[in-house]
Amino acid sequence: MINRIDEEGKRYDWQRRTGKRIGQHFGLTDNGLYAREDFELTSNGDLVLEGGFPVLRKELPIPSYGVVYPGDIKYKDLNGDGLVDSYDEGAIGMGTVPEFIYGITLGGGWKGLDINMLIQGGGNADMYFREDAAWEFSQLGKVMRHHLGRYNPDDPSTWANATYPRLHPSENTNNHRKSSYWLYSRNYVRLKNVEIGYNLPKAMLSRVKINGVRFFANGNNLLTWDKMLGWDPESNSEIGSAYPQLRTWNLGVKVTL
Ligand SMILES: [Ca+2]
Repeated sequence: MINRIDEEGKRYDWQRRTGKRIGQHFGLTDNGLYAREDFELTSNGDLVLEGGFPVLRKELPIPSYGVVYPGDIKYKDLNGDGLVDSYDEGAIGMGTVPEFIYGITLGGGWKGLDINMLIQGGGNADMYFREDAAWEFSQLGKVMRHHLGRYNPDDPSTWANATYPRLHPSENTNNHRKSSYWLYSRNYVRLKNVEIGYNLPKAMLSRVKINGVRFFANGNNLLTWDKMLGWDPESNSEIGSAYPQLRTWNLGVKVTL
């Protein structure tokens, strides 16, 4: 936790670093996605347009990052001044650094067989993903599996349950900015290492004057359970640019003369 840090001109407690975690995320707090009901509608249920743009209902705060449409990210107005701007950026989620990391080693044997494994995990942390790691049509122009949950203005069946904002062919100044919407839990459990071995019985080896023969197979990073959009929970990259942990398999024979 940060006990004291030089920070002047912070008007609200949610903006201050003092008293918050090291690595604490700061940004806007999302309030889900805009629904059509957040906008002025005609008696037919169509969006009322002014100058070609939809009109937010008067009781909603006005975001200051460009025109919004149904399916865009809605933010909370923390200070209640009717605008969403930098004063509403505060502590969101947890920090990047896991508050706990653990490892469990398990082992066992039966006759000539043995098995050992290391399970590793971490938690109480959030990763912020942006650009190529999370956003649609970002720098390299690709889309990812999680974009399938998009809000589609042409498909009413997506309106209530969309898990991703309305797609935009380039950067969207309202949606593509740091907010709680882009925080992903960094809690994970990983089967880090497993080794299975088999030692040939001594009785079989005594005739050929060899002390031991061991066959083994081991693997690293075999399974991971996480919510990291496919990015490595052990990596710190916000844009998915880190070299991932390799999944490796090894086979071997060890002969002791
Ligand atoms: Ca505000």
